[in-house]
Amino acid sequence: MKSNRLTFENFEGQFVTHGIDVIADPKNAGAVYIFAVNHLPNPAFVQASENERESIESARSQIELFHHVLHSKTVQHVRSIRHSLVYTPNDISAVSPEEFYVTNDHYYRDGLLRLIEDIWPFAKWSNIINVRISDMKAKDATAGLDASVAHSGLWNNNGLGAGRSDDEIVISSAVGGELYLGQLHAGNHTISIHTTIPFDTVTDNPSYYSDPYRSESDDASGFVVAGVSQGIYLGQTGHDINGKDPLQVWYTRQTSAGTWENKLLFEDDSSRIRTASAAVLVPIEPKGGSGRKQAWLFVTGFLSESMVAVQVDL
Ligand SMILES: *[C@@H]1O[C@H](CO)[C@@H](O)[C@H](O)[C@H]1NC(C)=O
Ligand SMILES: CC(=O)N[C@H]1CO[C@H](CO)[C@@H](O)[C@@H]1O
Repeated sequence: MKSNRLTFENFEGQFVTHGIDVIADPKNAGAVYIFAVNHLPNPAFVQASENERESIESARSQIELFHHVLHSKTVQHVRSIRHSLVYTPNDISAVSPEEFYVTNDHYYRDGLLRLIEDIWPFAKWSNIINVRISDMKAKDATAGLDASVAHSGLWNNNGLGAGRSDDEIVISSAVGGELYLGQLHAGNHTISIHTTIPFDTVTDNPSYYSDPYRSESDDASGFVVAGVSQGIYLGQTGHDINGKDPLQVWYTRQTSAGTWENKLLFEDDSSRIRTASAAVLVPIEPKGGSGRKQAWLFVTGFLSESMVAVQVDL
């Protein structure tokens, strides 16, 4: 229940984070790799005159790959990753230290077309890119890597997470209020969607909870999604330091009949925490044979000053 701030060992410069993913180091059980989006300013934009700027992208985002030995106080930069297909990176789901998927959340960075994407359900311009790294030591962010489009055509796909198995991925449509389950095809690095789970609220950044205490008759494994309950007001409240953004955290699991059962795990009117964009469950060991399944729920968001930890029944 304590958070630790890690110090960079060999990384300097700006770090404007967004989506991250953490995966185990396959060669060292006591270490992890961390992939993190870094929204850097475009040097060409910074140097350009006011007039020239109209035709130049303001951001040149990239992904940073770090390595961290658990319980140490530092994090080591492995390399930066930049590719022209990854233009508005949002969230990341890694399959290995050398391969990951990343969403481009909007095709247009600003202006009228971006607004249309947010309100028009047929404006499905966002996509998911698969990136493979062949040289973990490359100094040039664009060298020693390859990328291709893994999926396109979803409306404003946004959050990504690991699914129920190694070849499954979970994708959320932030404005559409849906979760998609997709199969990863290792041969051609593409994703095919096989299941859609509808929600009544904005869904962000999904995570999968695998119940370590499951039995044949009682499995609490499911997907957790957090979101703001009144996303429509975000345009106004987002600029107000004292603004209120109520939130909800949902949990969904498959019934024996194969349907999805959605359950509201937590909600707040913004007095405890403002916004929610990520939530995870951590199991609590069942005691006393009551059969009651409980977990710690951690919730935080893009305008949160802190993180909520609350014990919930599953
Ligand atoms: C990728 O491979 C899978 C499995 O072999 C196949 O079903 C799918 O159609 C392929 N996708 C593309 C775009 O080639
Ligand atoms: C990775 C990540 O944070 N994805 C989304 C989570 O939720 C926020 C708030 O809606 C989005 O801005 C992010 O794109």
